Amino acid sequence: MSLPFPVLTPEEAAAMINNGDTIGFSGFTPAGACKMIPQALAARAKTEHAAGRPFKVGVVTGASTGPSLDGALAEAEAIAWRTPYQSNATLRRQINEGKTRFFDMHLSALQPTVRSGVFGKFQWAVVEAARVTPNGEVTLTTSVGATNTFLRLADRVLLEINSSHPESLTGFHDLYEPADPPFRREIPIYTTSDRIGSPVMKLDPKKIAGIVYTNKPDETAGFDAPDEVTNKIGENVAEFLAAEVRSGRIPASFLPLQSGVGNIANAVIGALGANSGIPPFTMFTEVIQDSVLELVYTGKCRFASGTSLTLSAEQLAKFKANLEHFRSRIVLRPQEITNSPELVRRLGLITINTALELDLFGNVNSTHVMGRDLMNGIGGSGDFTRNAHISIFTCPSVAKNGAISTIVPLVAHVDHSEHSVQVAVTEHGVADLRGKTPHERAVLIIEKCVHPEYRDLLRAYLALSNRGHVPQTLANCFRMHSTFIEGGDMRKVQWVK
Ligand code: 0RQ
Repeated sequence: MSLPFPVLTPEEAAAMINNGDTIGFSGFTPAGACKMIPQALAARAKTEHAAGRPFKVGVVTGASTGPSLDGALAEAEAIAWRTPYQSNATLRRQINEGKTRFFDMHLSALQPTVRSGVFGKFQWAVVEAARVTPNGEVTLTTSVGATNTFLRLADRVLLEINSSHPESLTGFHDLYEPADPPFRREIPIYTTSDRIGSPVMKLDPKKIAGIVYTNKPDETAGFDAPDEVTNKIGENVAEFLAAEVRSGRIPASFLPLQSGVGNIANAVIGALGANSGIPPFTMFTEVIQDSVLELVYTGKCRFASGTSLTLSAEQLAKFKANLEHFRSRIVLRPQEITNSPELVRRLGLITINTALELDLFGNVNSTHVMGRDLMNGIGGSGDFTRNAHISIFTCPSVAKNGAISTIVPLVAHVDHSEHSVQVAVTEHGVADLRGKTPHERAVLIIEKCVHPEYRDLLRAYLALSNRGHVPQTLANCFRMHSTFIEGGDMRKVQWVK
């Protein structure tokens, strides 16, 4: 099919972008992220910088991306500001050194915030597509994220048509953008598999400034094989949920699941699949990663709704080879729909996310190491946790070979408060915090979740105070953190009496 759009090299496309522009890139994790234009833009920034000219752009995506986008642009020092989430080591360093401005946002809030104008005008949407028609109908690839909003609002559009994705991806997406207040109505999704929008993005063809052809595959790194700790965490979550079904607190037909991203989340979903006490279930989640695809393939997961297919090369090949099997079992939606607080609450989600650290009273830090340095961002964890039917946090009980206890008296940064966190799980056990006072929660967390090497230390901490509703001791509550910062090991902490 001949297309009425200029065919450009990545360099020609990058040359259209100006210093100071704001760009909405496709990509939610490396899935569906642009690959060629950002690399050419990074090269252009390096040339401009070498000539003594400034060149930086504002970068907005669905979530994190891959090395060709965040990696290349960060390495070229071409990012002026970034939102809503990232996971790149170079960019993380620049953010923590105060060289790049970063706004850590709930992912459900990104699209409404972009529409509100808080970030100003978007000069460009730079988007990976499987297909575009002469009249401007765009089929997205392995993610939606916030791309539908970028395409609609940006002044101009550059497309990367990527032939590593089959054109027959048309039909996997369900694009829907709610009206903004005061005109917003309910989002009419009542079960995980409901479709309410369009399979393609309809664009004014005049907005398309050009297309770049590529066949570069998604840059998703594989997942680590589950180890003893992640397996045990997975089994503990599965056993807890199976017991909830037996007790009738979760209906026998089960409730839709959300699970976070990463190795622990991958292992947890694998364990749920293997547990005979968990009936076949559906997922209303953000990221569909390897273990989810496997369960959709086997039928243990009856349907998966997400905003990205974040798959290793092996699982992506399986997806493509069985496209027709997956067509009626997977849908990709915008992130303001997958993470919508309204839908999370209505559908009654069981949410499972990972904490960096958890405190004795149930507050969770997902984002800032020692309260200061950004790791990745809050991502969707807040959207899901705050509105869940049951909210679960998992983490290994220790980090850095035991020098850090992930369970501390008070978290050094709060992402999820004690009011939203219901169940804590480590490799040692499960603390069900529902219906418990702060003191009861602390005892449960110490006895069920804390690493044995830290139990006496934290029992001693709790014994220091029996005053108030939350028995916290302000002179000591960050002493485990400061002990680590000063001496490299939380086990050396000395409580002030
Ligand atoms: O560092 O790799 O240098 O050893 O943190 O820790 O245990 O491998 O866990 O990869 O699942 O990441 C919270 C960061 C966990 C992630 C977080 C160190 C540890 C290691 C990673 P090394 P693990 P994971 C929806 C859900 C927020 C977004 C979210 C995350 C590294 O899950 O970003 O939930 N979540 N989104 O050694 C210092 C501690 C530590 C610590 C671990 N207490 N102090 N370092 N580490 N605990 C999906 C999206 O929104 C896209």
